[in-house]
Amino acid sequence: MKKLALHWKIIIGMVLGIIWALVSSSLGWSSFTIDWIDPFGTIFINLLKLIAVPLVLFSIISGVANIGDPKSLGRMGGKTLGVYLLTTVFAIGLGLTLVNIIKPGKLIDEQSRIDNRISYEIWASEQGYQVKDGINYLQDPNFFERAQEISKLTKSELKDAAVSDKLQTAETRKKVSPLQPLVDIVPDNFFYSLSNNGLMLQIIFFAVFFGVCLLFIPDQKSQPVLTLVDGINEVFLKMVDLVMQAAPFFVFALLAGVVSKMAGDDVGKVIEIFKGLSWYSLTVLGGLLMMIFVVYPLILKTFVKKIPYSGFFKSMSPAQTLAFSTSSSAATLPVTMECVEHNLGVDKKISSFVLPIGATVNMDGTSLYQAIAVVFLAQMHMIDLTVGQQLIVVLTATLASIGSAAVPSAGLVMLIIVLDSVGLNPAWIAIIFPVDRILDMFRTVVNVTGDATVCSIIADGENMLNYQEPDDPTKTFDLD
Ligand code: DAS
Repeated sequence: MKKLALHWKIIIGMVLGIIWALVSSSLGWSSFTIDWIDPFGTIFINLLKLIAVPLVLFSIISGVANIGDPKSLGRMGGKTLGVYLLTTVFAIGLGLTLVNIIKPGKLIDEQSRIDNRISYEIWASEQGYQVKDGINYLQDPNFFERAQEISKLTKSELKDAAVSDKLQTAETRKKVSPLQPLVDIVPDNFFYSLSNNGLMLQIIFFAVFFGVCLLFIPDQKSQPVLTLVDGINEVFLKMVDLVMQAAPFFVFALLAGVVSKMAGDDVGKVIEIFKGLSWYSLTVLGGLLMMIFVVYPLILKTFVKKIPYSGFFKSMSPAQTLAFSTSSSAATLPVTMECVEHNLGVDKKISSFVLPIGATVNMDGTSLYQAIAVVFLAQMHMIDLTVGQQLIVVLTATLASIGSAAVPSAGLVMLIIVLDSVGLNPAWIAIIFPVDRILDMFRTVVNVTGDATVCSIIADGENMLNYQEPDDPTKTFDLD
């Protein structure tokens, strides 16, 4: 029988992991799965992240030094950041369009929306927030009656609290320079950056700095360094191939663990989780699937004629499968790099530079999800964000997705910034937390797919794209 390609073994491992979790939960074995199977999923993520940091370091140094002149590096860097920003803002725009058309938060019954609104007003007045304009509760005749029942506050007290002009006092907000994110990119201790792999931007900064300086030293001095760097790079790529041989089992363990943790010993809980937030989940999933099956294919069709979408999807499927299983762009990065280089035919000089930046700052899936989540939460609290506030959401969701670490549920945590930016209660992330891990799988697939799409565009623009449809997209991980 023809040897089953690793690619199919990984997908079978994923499906069996979900089935095992549902069976083990219904038999009351979820704690066995969590104690004895899930740890292998963590080992897999650890192995991939163990490889990702040095792989990024040595591949960027090698990529930058091989590019030859800093000018083309600067041009490519500018293009990369520009296209990444464009896809992120587009994703947010798509998210806002969907959530304002479907209005998932308004499909929740009126009474609980009013109760939610009252609790918001009380919270907002406790914060001393000036209640933002665009909040139209005053037109709602029975608002204060409900408020009185629920909050035991007198009508006038609530009115005063709700429309109070107590601004949040300046000193309660820690003063941070707007340029802080830029300052955070420049490390003062490289070994600290290495030991904290959430500081991927600092590692990228150092690698680019080191690679550019290699260009300025005489060849007979830089050549041995480059040879060593390229050799070390090969070693880490071989580590990826080795780890990927066991990917079917690791992916089985990952999915079994995630679903078991969600369901516990009650399979019905998974259905409950989905039912509770169904319109919200469907809006997010709809947006994410549109990004993968409509937006990126259109972008490729328009800007990269050489790669048909079916070939792109086939080439990237091992990375997308891992992104789905691990919910971590950082852990998936080594596989994303191999798929983009070997399956899409992007030159290493481009992929080694563009992908690590993308995995760190380009999260189209996350930004789309954050835009939908904020407007959904406002809607379910009977708050209509004004156009101005939604534009603030565009800005802060862009910054939040850039700031999100490439690890599971990072996008949910950074949602706090977006909620806070429009005067909403950051604690609301708890409302959408139950279903977040599942949505995170899909948004990480979008994040990785977006990085690969932009990387193909940059490579094509630099004439460094040599695409041949791969017969088996996991052949790149063969050990021989
Ligand atoms: N899981 C994150 C990632 O690795 C995305 C997110 O949390 O939104 O891309």
